[in-house]
Amino acid sequence: MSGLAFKIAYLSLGSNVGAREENLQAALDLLAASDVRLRRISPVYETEPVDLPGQRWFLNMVVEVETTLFPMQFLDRVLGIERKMGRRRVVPKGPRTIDIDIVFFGKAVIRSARLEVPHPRFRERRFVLAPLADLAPEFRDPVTRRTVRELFGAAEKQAVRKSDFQPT
Ligand code: PH2
Ligand code: MG
Ligand code: MG
Repeated sequence: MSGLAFKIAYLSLGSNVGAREENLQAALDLLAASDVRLRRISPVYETEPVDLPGQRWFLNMVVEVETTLFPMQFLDRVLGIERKMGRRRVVPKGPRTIDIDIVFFGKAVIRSARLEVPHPRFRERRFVLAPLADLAPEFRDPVTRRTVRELFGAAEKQAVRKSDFQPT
C-alpha cells in the first residue's frame, strides 16, 4: 500500500448469534484485502446488550485498519461482508451474526444519510470504548476533541469483561 494515500480507520465488530468467535474471525478474514490492511486487533470483550435488553450477550472487538478506499467505498465493502455472512436486518438493535461499524475514518467528520462518522453513538458505548481504548487511548474524537481514554472514563457503567478468545 506504500506510495498511495491511505487512511487509518477503526471498526467496531459485534456478534451475538451462532458461533460468535467464528463470526468475528470470519469477518476479519473477509476484511483483509489488498486495499484494506489489518494493522492491530483489540482483545475481545463479552458485553451486556445495550438499547435492546433481553438478547444474548455480545462479543465485541475493535480493529485498526489502513485503507486506500474512500469512506463510501469502505462502507460498501463492510456492508457486503455483513451480507455475505448472512446478516438479516430483522429487528433494529436486535440479534446479529455480525455487525461492523465504522467508528473513525481518520479525522473525517461525515454526516450523510448513509454514513455518519464518527459513529453517532460510540461515546456512550463501553462495548466500543473498552476495546478502542486498548488500541488507541490517545486518539482524539474529531467532534468533541476528547480522547478515547477520556470518553471511556466518562461513559456510564455497562458490563464488559475480557474474553479469552483472541482471533488471529
Ligand atoms: N450493538 C447494537 C445494540 N446493542 N450491545 C452490545 N453489547 N454490543 C453491540 O455490538 C450492540 C449492542 C447495535 O448495533
Ligand atoms: Mg452497531
Ligand atoms: Mg451496524
